[in-house]
Amino acid sequence: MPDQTRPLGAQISHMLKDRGVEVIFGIPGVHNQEMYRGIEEAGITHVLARHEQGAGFMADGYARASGRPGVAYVITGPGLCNIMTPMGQAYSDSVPLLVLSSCLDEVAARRGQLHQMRDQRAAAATVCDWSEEARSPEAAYGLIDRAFTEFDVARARPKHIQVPIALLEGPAASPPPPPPQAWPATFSPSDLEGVVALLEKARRPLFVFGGGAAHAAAAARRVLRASGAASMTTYAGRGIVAPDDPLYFGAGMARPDNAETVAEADLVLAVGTELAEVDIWRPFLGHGGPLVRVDLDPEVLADHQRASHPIQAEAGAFLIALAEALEAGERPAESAWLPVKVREVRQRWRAETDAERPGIVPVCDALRAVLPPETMIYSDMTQFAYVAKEVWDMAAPRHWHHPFGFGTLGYATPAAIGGAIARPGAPTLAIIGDYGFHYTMQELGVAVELGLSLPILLWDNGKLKEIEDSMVRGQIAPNAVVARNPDFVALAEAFGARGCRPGSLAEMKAAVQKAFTAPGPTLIHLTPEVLG
Ligand SMILES: Cc1ncc(C[n+]2csc(CCOP(=O)(O)OP(=O)(O)O)c2C)c(N)n1
Ligand SMILES: [Mg+2]
Repeated sequence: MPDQTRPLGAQISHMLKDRGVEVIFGIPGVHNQEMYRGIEEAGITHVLARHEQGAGFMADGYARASGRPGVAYVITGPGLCNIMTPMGQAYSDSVPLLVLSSCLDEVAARRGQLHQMRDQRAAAATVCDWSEEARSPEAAYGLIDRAFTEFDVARARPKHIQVPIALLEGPAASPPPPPPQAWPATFSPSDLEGVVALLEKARRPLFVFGGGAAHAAAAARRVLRASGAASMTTYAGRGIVAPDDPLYFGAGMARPDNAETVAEADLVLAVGTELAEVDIWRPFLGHGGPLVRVDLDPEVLADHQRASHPIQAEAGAFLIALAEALEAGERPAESAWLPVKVREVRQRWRAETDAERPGIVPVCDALRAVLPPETMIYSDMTQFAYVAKEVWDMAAPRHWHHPFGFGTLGYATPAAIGGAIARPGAPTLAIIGDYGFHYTMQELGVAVELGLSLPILLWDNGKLKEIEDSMVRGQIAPNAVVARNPDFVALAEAFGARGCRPGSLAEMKAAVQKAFTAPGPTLIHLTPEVLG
């Protein structure tokens, strides 16, 4: 980039473009408008959300679909507060999200300024990896490069950088060139030899793959073949293992008796998974023998699951090396896992899931049959997704995104918009409940504006059904669980989108197929009556 003095706000946009940023999601205001000065000049596309929460989820969906950081621009105070929920979501789900905001030049001695809050930097720090204020152009550039380097070498987590308004407006020299590529921590040869030796001895080895291994499906499958190990995946790890692998137990980690199956293994290897509450829905995994954990994050390696063999490494690099080592070694002894037993367990777990929330599995099966395999799915906090996460096999990983950790309603619509922007022309689908849709429905306007061929499957059971079911289980007389819904089809049409209400599964399939080629989003209003 030739040296050129510009206002710092403009320099930041140029710097981001230079670091590979193509799209920024955000909302401008008088405080951060200097960040917008350079956007078009730098050749960055800006997507104007209808609420900063939408901008944050779009950036998240973009990051999950593209594997590149999602970037958002917001204003001081309310803009930052509004994007804190997506930041919390990105934190819990390890998504690389970079939020840049303006901030007041001075807070302590002057009250009553526009967009003032007491300590916005500290507020944002509660939902991200770090939140820092740049007090010079050099500091802003340094923080941006630190964020990108950390996205490459550590567990991806959101970062927030704020820049005082006067600094954004003031002249700044050009940013430095990008720093050299940095690489994550890696394992030692003895770590690898140790795991190979454990696998050679084990009769019933079991791999648990999480989202952190999702980019390494090919290596994971080689490891399974060469070791004769059985496997499970977390919801985020679906697709790492081929669905028809005879020793794949599926994504049933939350099944009540899953721990008993884990206990049958004489060696468990958890790769790229936090084994968090939202992964296993119990405090302890339940392993009886050694537990190998491979993760980038030392916090995971030292957690209460008490790994006997903690290995700090990037999952993909480790799996490739392990596959090579196993393939070069002796063929493993016959595995003691029985395919027939594995199939039986999987079928039982599927039947349990169906019985818990009846009427959804058949809709999932019909929908799955009609989706191109490369479809990127974004789901919300609805019963439809809770069932699908367990019974819907994925042929490839990283194609189903859900607000797992933070569990935020309203995620799916804007995240799917971000995902569709990341993969122009490729199929993307949103699945959302009738109540959750209300949180971010205004982002439909963005999908219309951009002409995104996005089917939004709205699962309308007429209530906050998951909460009603939970109250009934807790012997609470259900209350506050029914909200008056609008005419969803008319609402979609008011936004300039399409809407339809299929009366059968066949009509639903046709509607989804049509939506993939429509010149804008289609809201597919689905009620349980679709089953006839
Ligand atoms: C921001 C936020 N507020 C509240 C909740 C709690 N919550 C979880 S599911 C749910 C009801 C969702 O209803 P709907 O979208 O219709 O899905 P359903 O359970 O009926 O399938 C609520 C209120 C939440 N997850 N996120
Ligand atoms: Mg509902």
